[in-house]
Amino acid sequence: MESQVLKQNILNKAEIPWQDRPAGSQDVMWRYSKNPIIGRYSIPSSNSIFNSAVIRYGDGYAGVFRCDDKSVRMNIHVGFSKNGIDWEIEHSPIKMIAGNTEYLHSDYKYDPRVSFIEDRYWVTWCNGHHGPTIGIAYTFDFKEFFMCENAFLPFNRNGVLFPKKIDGKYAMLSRPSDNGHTAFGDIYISYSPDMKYWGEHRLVMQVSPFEQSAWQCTKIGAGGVPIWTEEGWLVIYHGVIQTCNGFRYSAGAAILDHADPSKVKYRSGQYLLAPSEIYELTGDVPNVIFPCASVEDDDGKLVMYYGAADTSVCIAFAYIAEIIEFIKAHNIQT
Ligand code: BMA
Repeated sequence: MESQVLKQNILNKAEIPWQDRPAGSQDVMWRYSKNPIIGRYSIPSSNSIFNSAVIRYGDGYAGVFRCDDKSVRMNIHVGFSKNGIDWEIEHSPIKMIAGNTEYLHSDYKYDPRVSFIEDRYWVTWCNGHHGPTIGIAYTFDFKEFFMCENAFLPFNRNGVLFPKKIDGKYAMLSRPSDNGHTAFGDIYISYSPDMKYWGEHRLVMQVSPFEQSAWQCTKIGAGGVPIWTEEGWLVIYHGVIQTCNGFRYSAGAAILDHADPSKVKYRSGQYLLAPSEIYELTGDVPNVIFPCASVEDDDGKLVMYYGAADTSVCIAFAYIAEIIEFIKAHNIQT
């Protein structure tokens, strides 16, 4: 079964959703003209669907979606799509079965990421275990999900797995936090030989000085699964500034060293995408762009999936080569 999954993954040539950059635009990243692609009430139980992960699967795409229900209980649901834009999302949340643990307890689940490593898909999410920490599960078919041990002690969020082992070990970015609406946060990396025990924790990136790059001066957290490029690992992440009206979440990017991703090679002082459209400025939590995934094609085109205003799912487009050029041109890493 496993090798079949790998073969299927390699052969998947589904086109990525794409629109050319609008005429006259100089932006490195531009939005889909029909955003949001998934509205808040897209399944009967939902209050909102946002901060969700998408990956190539079969001859199209699979996704793990954050769906808050009408009691505003946070959970993750599976969805499938042929084209990455039109989604069928299951009405019931994922039901976990025992993987490397029998401990299936979870007070809530939110902000999933999905990474394909070797022979299976790994889902990470913010898991309620006496406060937020990082939950992990694996699946071969997006039908059965096998729960693993939580990666860390609470409190932690934004656990994102690299798509390849590094030096023979699984590697995960995460963001230690508090039990509430954390007003701090830097990105760390941790390693595991078996997806059960995590260690070798190292700092990757801290918030930037306000005077240098204010949009990311309060907290930062990894977005989608890092992308291997010639220059290093491309990481799209969210950065937050605390304003007199609350937090404002934008998306930016950095490049990490291949062999030792705790080393930041370049990091952009300018954001790639910041809240400015009505669906990003208004919603359950205004002023939020929260990237959780991206899909690339062989031509270097990238589509980024992001949650807008904690309400809906949106997409934006870019060329990977241009993102790299942009990061270097606005580098603040010294
Ligand atoms: C973070 C997480 C995200 C959310 C963001 C903005 O702490 O809870 O799910 O999108 O806040 O509200």
